[in-house]
Amino acid sequence: MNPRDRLRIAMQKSGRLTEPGLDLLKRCGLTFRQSRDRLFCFGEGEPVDLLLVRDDDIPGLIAQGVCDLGIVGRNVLVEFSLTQGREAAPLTEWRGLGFGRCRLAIAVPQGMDYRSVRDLEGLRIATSYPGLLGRWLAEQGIAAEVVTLAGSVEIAPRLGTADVICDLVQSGGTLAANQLKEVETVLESEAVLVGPSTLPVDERGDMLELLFKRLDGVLQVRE
Ligand code: PRT
Ligand code: ZN
Repeated sequence: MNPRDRLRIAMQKSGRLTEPGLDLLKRCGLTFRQSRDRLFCFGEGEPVDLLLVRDDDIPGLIAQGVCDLGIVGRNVLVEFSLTQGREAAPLTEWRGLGFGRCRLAIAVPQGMDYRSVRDLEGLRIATSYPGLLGRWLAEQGIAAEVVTLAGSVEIAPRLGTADVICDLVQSGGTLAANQLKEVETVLESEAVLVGPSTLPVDERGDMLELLFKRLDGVLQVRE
């Protein structure tokens, strides 16, 4: 990867983190000219551009050096580091951004007599986060079967493909609609600013320093 003189930030193209992420960057004084395909947005004032992608691709783009920073859910970042990220350059969560809050939680059928994590022993747990769930189960000393699903995790118990689930929860409405109850928290999540553990020492480093300073000002006002 050739050194670049402009900073490149990866953000979710279309989803829960898009509007609040763009709003935050705007408050940091960054404005962008949107290209027609909306994949690449050129920064107008400062030398900072945006790449709009699926959130799942963000950690990989930073690990490869294609982007210098990203805005992504902690759940996606940690899952990447625990699975694909093992061989890649280490990533650091530089700031918690205070939006996109949710939790990765274990939920069981409402009728289940659940008392403690011991009750998960030997069960099949459906999730899209096998890395995070596997780590948590190991920490708890529980042997359970992790069933990895790409989506629609909440219907797995009714379909009989799993006994319980481990999924993102915000209001709890989705769990209730699927006759499930939340019983354990695996990870507290929010949108985070992620970057490589070692920041570039070229012109981008100066811009990063400035951006962090502005960001801290904006985040302080929000608290
Ligand atoms: O297309 P792309 O891959 O980029 O988007 P995506 O569909 O993977 O992501 P998106 O936009 O749904 O979520 C992006 C990030 O927002 C997640 O990685 C989380 O960090 C964060 N976030 C915050 C959430 C939620 N809240 C949330 N409620 N992500 C997903 N949900 C889902 C959850 O999976 C479940 O289906 O909403 C449902 C639960 O919500 P409640 O309110 O019914 O509990
Ligand atoms: Zn995604």
